[in-house]
Amino acid sequence: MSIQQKIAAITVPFDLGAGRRGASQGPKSIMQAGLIRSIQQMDLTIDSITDISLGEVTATAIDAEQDITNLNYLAEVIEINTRLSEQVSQAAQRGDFPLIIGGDHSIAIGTLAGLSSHYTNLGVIWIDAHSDLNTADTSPSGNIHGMSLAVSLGIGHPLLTNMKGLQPKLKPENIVLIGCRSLDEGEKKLIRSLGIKCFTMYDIDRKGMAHVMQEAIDYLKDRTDGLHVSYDVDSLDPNEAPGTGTAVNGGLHFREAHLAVEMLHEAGIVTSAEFVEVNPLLDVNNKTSQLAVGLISSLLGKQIL
Ligand code: Z70
Ligand code: MN
Ligand code: MN
Ligand code: MN
Repeated sequence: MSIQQKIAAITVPFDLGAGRRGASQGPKSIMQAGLIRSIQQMDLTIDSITDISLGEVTATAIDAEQDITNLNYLAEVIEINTRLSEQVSQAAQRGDFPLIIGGDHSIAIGTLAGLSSHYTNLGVIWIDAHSDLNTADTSPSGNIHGMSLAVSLGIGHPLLTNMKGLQPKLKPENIVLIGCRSLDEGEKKLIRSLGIKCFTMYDIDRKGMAHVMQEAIDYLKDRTDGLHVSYDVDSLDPNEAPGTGTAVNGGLHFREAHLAVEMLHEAGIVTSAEFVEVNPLLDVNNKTSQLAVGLISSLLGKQIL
């Protein structure tokens, strides 16, 4: 983001895309941990804070659909993401920096639907223990937060992939996955067949985070005209971020997690971001919410010195 740019904060207290409840309390907890104060201390301007709530869901049109097997809470996921996509699109239209605070990772469907029409080649850095590349056919859980990246590639149920018309929202060559360590078989096949750039925990251990991030930035900077950072806090090691619904051992350390966003800020190519999957019900002393505030601040330019 540029220093003149204003931040449009959008909070999404939604957790029906996940397997367990609690991520809906993420935005409130991250705010209580001091997000606004931290942003203001950096002399950045917050233009607006918009809360996206789930209204009355009339599932009749969806109930009439034949094939909704293994898509938990499909009607609710469509409703919240349609509302979110509208707000994200308006923020991008105004030239603001959309900062989305989740909520579970299914909200990336609405974020990317709202962003995509403003770019020809939208890039995405997906920092996550998972790749969220399942479909109803490959998902072991039916939880839509494990499908959001596939949906954005145009792969999945038409009621999800058709959101806001234009599809696909992303091209596979404009995506970089970072921190993967829990991939389902169908996801591995898709990563290989589409040639999606993927830095697993193996790559991070082998090359170091600084090297991996530089490769990711160099790869994306010339081919994209906007870059969205989709940061799932379960990318971190459970010792660092216990407050998340699907913790997986062997994750990013505090310093690696921060270095990634510090380097992204330094590269000056990030145009929007979302932070998802903070679950305060599972947290220890608000550790994960505080961590989220630190990561968001670093992405927006907070420096040690
Ligand atoms: C698994 C599934 C997932 C986030 C868990 C897990 C997906 N691959 N995504 N937590 N953020 O059920 O599809
Ligand atoms: Mn995720
Ligand atoms: Mn995840
Ligand atoms: Mn700066």
